[in-house]
Amino acid sequence: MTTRQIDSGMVAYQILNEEGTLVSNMPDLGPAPQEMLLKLYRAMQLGRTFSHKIIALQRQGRATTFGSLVGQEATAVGLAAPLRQEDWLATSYREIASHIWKGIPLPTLIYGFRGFTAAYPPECHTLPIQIVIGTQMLHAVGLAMAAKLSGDPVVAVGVCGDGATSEGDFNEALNFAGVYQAPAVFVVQNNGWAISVPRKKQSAAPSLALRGPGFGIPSVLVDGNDVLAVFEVMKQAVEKARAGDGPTLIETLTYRIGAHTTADDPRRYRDEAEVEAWKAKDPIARLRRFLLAEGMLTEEQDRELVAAVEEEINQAANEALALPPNAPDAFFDWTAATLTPRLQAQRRDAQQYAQE
Ligand SMILES: Cc1ncc(C[n+]2csc(CCOP(=O)(O)OP(=O)(O)O)c2C)c(N)n1
Ligand SMILES: [Mg+2]
Repeated sequence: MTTRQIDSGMVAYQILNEEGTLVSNMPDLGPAPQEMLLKLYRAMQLGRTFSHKIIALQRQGRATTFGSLVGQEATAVGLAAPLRQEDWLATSYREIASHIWKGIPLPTLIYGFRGFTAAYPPECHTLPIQIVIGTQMLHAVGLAMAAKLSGDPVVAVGVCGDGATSEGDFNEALNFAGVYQAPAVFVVQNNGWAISVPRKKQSAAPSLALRGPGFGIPSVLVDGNDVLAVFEVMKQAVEKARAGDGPTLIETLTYRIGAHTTADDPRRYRDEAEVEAWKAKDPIARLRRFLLAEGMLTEEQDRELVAAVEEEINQAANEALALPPNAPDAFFDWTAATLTPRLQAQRRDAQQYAQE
């Protein structure tokens, strides 16, 4: 196994290097490896195109604030691909490509970025995106403990950013999971920044993966721009959790190429040279180089694939834009199974306000 040395003093696991060359064994991709490689590639393209589309809609006043996933597609796809449908996924806002892989329909996701809510299919076992930083890690542990107590062979995955590791919720989630050996996998997408706060301000630990052993949780550092490495590490962690052998913490080293959200201007706080250096490690270009070199994809097929992905996203956007908006008080339907008297009063206020 060849790996690359990183500043943290730990070594990030890598299978496909920046040039798109295999530096470690290909993971077990199931009965049809070539199809799976192309599926992973397409899913990353879908994530990127989705991101571009919502940002364009936001600029036109047709979508809400949105956080770009450009540069982080390998982590989002690689973490979702080894999951079974019944495994739970609890993510932040940066992992739309994971939700797409889990089967959430594109129009449902796009409708969400119009500021409205459409139910996720319950069988997808995916929680809606979480904006409140770090809380989804607790939800993942709760889902994992429920599975454990019920004897279901189900794993729950919590995904957060580097900034979220400084939240109490993150640390409480890991502590509880370690003590009770929850069948959970925690993924920290270390994309270098928490809005304008750099990774080094989050922890003096040389790597975020090193936070795990303090909770008695085995941890892995992986190249987050290498979809195959993320897939392999995730697969092992999920299998381990499913076998009853407890949680794992995975730090994926990646980078947010775009702005934090459509409400941010990263030129105010970060060096353009840093962005350029990371562009050279692009996760999609890396797998594309490998597929082209192996003869699994031609330039022509690649162009067709990208055009088909764009068409799919555009059609889904048209569908989502044609849907009627939620009623102004609809969000009460999603907050509690039974509204308390105070919430009922608030709902009446909201209805009255909307009519004025
Ligand atoms: C509890 C809480 N505090 C603050 C915020 C405001 N906020 C939104 S995103 C963000 C930074 C998160 O950084 P990170 O965890 O690294 O995730 P990334 O955006 O880089 O994917 C903050 C502080 C919030 N949403 N929730
Ligand atoms: Mg971050």
